[in-house]
Amino acid sequence: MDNKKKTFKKILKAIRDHETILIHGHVRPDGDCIGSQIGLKKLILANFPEKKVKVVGDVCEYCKFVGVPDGAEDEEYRGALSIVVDCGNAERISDQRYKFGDTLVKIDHHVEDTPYGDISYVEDSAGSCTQIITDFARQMKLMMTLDAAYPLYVGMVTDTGRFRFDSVTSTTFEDAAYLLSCGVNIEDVDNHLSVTTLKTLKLQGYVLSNFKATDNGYAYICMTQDIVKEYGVTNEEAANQVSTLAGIEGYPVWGLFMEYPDEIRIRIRSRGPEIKTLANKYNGGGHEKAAGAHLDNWEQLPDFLNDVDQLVKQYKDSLVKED
Ligand SMILES: [Mn+2]
Repeated sequence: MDNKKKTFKKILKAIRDHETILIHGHVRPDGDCIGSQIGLKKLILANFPEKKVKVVGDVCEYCKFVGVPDGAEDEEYRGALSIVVDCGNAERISDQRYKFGDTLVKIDHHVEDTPYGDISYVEDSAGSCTQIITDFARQMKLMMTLDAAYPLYVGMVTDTGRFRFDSVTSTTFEDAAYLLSCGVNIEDVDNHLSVTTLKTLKLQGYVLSNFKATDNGYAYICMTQDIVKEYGVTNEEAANQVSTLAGIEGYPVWGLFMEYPDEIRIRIRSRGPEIKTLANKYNGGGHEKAAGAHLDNWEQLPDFLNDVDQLVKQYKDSLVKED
């Protein structure tokens, strides 16, 4: 039996052995995080209806349609199983009571920074955490219901940029096909994800008219709190505007600087060079082509711009050499 199957069996046993299961994700959850949490909860309940399963952590505003956390009382952790999904490092787990359980399981697809958990399954080549959970359900021959398949599919769609990132493989499509066979309606999912508010659309117009770029081709927008207020959007809606700068010819790396009272959070994206190392240098991390980092204040911006600009230059120089 391969390692994956062995670990899946251990996870299934841990689920069987506990009456109460609490499912955590990461802070500022995205579609894959909440999709993994809600999907796993529904999957467990479909197969073990007598268990008490609760989703713990923050609300994901733009994916509220897949569900919101239940929350849990401290005493519910006694003798319970905690499962953390879609979270590479322990400090980012929401909330930190995950430690109160009797056993801890980690299921994730981020490059492993800090290992945690009594049982851990990490597959950093998977395009989404929900893909791993789908694989788990299939390999362990669990019953998949529509209410489990739907959030799992939403996680796949959002974390692969609608099946466009290079993390997408034939296996991704096989797992997606399996979820569709359970009755997921693609059009319904797309209606929820693609319809945007007028406020967000106007902010997008601002981003397109006001973004800046470094000499070698890093496109970026500084999202100050003045702009967030002016357009009447949430911080999350503003930060999601990073995708507006994707796909500009000659700008293989792009990003958004999100101003908060005590820090500036950077979202960095790439379709060329690996950017995780740069993110690590600025107190961040993530994936090779999508990462996050931090600045203490705007005074640090020039240093970051200089570093990212050099990275883009090296990347473009390496392309010339290949020709
Ligand atoms: Mn994810």
